[in-house]
Amino acid sequence: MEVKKVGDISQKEFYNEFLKPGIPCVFKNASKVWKANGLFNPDYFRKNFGDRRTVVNGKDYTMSELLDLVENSSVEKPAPYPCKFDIPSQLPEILPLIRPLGMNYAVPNWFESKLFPSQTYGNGTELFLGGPGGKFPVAHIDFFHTNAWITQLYGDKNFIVYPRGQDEYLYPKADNPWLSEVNIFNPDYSKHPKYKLATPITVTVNAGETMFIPWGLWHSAESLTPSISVIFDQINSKNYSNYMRDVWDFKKDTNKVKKVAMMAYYALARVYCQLGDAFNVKRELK
Ligand SMILES: O=C(O)CCC(=O)C(=O)O
Ligand SMILES: [Fe+2]
Repeated sequence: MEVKKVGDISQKEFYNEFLKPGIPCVFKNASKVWKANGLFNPDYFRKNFGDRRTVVNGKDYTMSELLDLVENSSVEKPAPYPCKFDIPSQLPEILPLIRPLGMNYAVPNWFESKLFPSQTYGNGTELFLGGPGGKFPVAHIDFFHTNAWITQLYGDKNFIVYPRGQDEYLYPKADNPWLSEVNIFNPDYSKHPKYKLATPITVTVNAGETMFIPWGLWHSAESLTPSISVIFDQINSKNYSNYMRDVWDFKKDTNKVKKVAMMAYYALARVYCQLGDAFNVKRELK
């Protein structure tokens, strides 16, 4: 398997070739519809949002402090990764710059409906900062079987993805099967001998490009240069059954009646969103 880079394909071609079969790809210029494309760089964020704060690995930083760290990051001494801002709550001013969120490909996206609150059960729209040597801490499958859309607006990042069917080689953690036990950047084959059979595929995603990682795919990432990315998740009729199963499993120890009521809510949300799709209702992240 290789990860294809695609140009101006139609939404239908994307649906048939990648979304439906669950195959990853990189869009070369889907983000051209965002005002953020070509605008986002470290100085833009320093100037406009330099004192915005966020917490990374338990420590509080300003945007300017994080930008200094990522611009001085090196493979030997990497800045923390990822440095995240939740866009709707911490940087709402940039929402108009990333519309339409789905770039006319990640559609429909039921997370854009008000029925799915932001930052709840896999619904995130985030800004990621990273610097050279910054590695995502763990190879993983995204929680809740969401599709992930990661757009590089500045700098380059490597993504590592695995073909389906390699769960066994990645040693899912017993208490959290979405995370791998293997340190894929420095595997210990005596502990994880089957990882030798895994076939990671590395693809470099450059500024302006968008990585599509379909639900259920093992992946990780590594920043190559100072980098700014926008990441959002997608659910719709294709992955909603998996999504609901994960929401059910996630709520392990709450009481059954509450769980059933919650599932009834999500089942109704499905009907509502399917009707919305059928009538082509326009959704927009608030
Ligand atoms: O861009 C990255 O670092 C990967 C992010 C990712 O996989 C995630 O947030 O689930
Ligand atoms: Fe992920």
